[in-house]
Parts: sequence; structure tokens; C-alpha cells
Amino acid sequence: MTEPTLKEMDPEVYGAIQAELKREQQSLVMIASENYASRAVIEAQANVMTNKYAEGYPGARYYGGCEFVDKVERLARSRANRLFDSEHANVQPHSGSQANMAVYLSFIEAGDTIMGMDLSHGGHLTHGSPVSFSGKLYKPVFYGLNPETGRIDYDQVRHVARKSRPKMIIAGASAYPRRIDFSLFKEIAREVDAYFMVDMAHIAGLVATRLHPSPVGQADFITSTTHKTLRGPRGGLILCSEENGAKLDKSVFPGTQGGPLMHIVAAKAVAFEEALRPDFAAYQKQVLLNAHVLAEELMGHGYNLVSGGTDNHLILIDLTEKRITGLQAEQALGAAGIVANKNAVPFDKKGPKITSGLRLGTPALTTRGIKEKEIRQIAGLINQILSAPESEVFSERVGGMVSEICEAFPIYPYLGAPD
Ligand code: DSN
Repeated sequence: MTEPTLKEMDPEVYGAIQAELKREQQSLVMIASENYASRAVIEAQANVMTNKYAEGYPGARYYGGCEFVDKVERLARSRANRLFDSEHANVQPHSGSQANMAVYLSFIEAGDTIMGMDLSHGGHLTHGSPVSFSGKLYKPVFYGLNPETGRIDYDQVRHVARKSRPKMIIAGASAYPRRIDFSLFKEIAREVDAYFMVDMAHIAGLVATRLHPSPVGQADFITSTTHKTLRGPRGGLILCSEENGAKLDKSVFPGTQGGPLMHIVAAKAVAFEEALRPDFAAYQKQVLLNAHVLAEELMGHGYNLVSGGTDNHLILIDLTEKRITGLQAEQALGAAGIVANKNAVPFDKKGPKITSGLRLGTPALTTRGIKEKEIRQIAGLINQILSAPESEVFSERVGGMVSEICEAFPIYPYLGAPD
């Protein structure tokens, strides 16, 4: 029997995938947490390993027939450890949230105090936000940014830690453009006898290439996603010491997850291999250079950036003094083919659905091959749109320039033009 293709069997889903391909090819993706996974990564996650149940870990599964999935999970674990110079890696978490959940559930108790970065200052939902399990199961307390410097207020971190004696202190952010001082966090955590966890999801690619100081050797637990600067498949990762490994593994399976997604684990193995290669370090250097140039250009156009610049892959524009909200900026840029996201800025008076900020990142543009020259041009286009968000003439003109850049720096050319 010849099986129908996706196109024949389900033209609706096929059509949506083709439309998504076109959107990704024909727009400038500046969402700081997104990237374009390689052909090899996409191939590794679209195959028969999706069929396999493999509850347990390599060599100790609850199902037969695991010899080949064992091989990819062993490869993924050992490559992750080589990449980050860590002792123990769990590559099964389906996402960053589940990685964080597994750490909390294994080492602290419901009702314990956890301390994370305030979401509205650039933190993550699963670091104690009341709308996430982390804020419902645990008692969250927060630290934030110094209003003068726009940088983490380490005095406040110490003060809140001493006052509330959390069981776990969490560092890591989704919209923080500066280096995080993991050794200072560790010192504070040790002082109050708390575990120290780093969620390096945003900066994992920079950590892998030592362009951001590594939390390995500083934090008790390190969690990450694999799809942001790391440029792998969507998924999660946990690193810890050999000593904590067995307890942590039990918390991932059977504690919080059932069967691992073995096709995704295979794709993680491929992504870690890619990240171990020298061209990945060159890529990350260019991500940083592009972000730096973007920051300088936008400041030159008169924009305020939280903290006055960037040390990493993202910038956060504070639009408070401009006549435009984060939502309007996101929509106006989107109409011209520049995809970004509204984002709260510290001490934002507008709610999270409107916001006074715009987050912009360079990982996806850099994957396309875009360098400083085009970044200067893109900063000019962003300025044109933000200066006149309602102008259809500007929108059309900028849209035309965006198409030219996208054509000059094609992505997924082997997939051809979408139907
Ligand atoms: N949702 C992610 C981001 O965009 O940064 C946070 O994990």
C-alpha cells in the first residue's frame, strides 16, 4: 500500500506548515528566544524515533527494543557534558518549564520559599510567577533591577535572601541584556544555605562557547531550553553534579514526565554536536557583535535601552518616553515583516498585554548570515516604523526593504519556495 503524503492526507495542516515556512523565510525574526534549527536538527526530529516508548534511562528502560534510542540518548548526554564541561546531564525534559519543575520537585518541598527575578524586570514565568505552578506550589519572593543602572541589584538580592531565607535561589532571565554574576549569586546562596539554580535558557549558546561566564561549577542545578541561542530542537536540559544526578533523574522520570520524546532527544544530540564545532563559536561571536551594533545604532536614533546597551544577544528598548506602546511597536513592525515582541520594562506602568518595551534579539538574523552592515540598515528600518507606526507608506517601503534582505540571506533554501 502506498501511503498518502501529508499534502494529500491533510492539506489543511500541510498548508499551514507551508505558510509558516514562507513566514520564516520572508520576515526578519528578531524574537530573542527564537532561532532557525539546522537541516540536520530538523531531520533528526522528524523520523521514526517518535514511535518509541523508552520510559527510564539508557540501559534501564521499562520497554524492549530500546537499543537504538539508548544510543542517541547516551550521545546526547555525553555531548551535553562535553559542551558545558558538566558531570551529569538529563536530556529528557520536554521544555524549560519541565526542567525547572523537575529540579524544584526533587530538592525542595511544596510551600518552601523560592527566590527569582521579577518577571516584570525580565525574569521567567517558572521562577515564581503567581500564574505558574512555581508561584502556586512554592512561596515566591523576588529581586529585580536597580532603577538607576537597569542592572540586577545584587544588594537587593542579598537583602531579600537574608530576609526571606529561600530554599532555592534562581538566576536567569528572559529579557536581561547584561552578564549575570553567577559567582556572586552562589556566594549569597551559600550564605543563606539555599540551593542555587541557574536557568540559562536564553544564553546557553553563549555559555557553550564561553562568551558568557559558565554557571557550571557555580550552581547546584543548571536548566536550559535547547532552541534559543543553542539553536537545537524545542526542548529542555538539566545539568548537575554526579552526586545529585540520580535524584534528579527520578524527578524527571517518573516524577514529572512519562516517556521521553526520543526523536527530540536525537535532535538534541545533533544540536550539541553542532555546538561543539568551531563554526558555532564564530556564529555566537557574530550574534554578540550584531546585538552590540543594533544597540549602538538604536541609541544613535534616540532610543533608550534598559541598562544602556547589551552584553548578550538581546536588547530591551524602553519606549516610555516615546509616543508608542510595546504592543503598537510589535504590531507596526510585524506589518512591515519585522517580527519582535512587546515586553515589560522595569517599573512598567502599562500591563503585560500593552507594555512600554520592545525586546529585540539577533540569534535568528545571525543564523541567516546577517552581519553588521545589514544590522545598521535594519536598525534604520525599525526607527522608520517606530517613528511613524501608522504610516502605510513607510510600512510598505520598509516591507520592500525587508523582502530584499530576506532574499539576499535565504533560510532553508533546500526546501524551495513554499507552495
Ligand atoms: N518564552 C521565553 C522567551 O521568549 O524568552 C521564555 O522562556
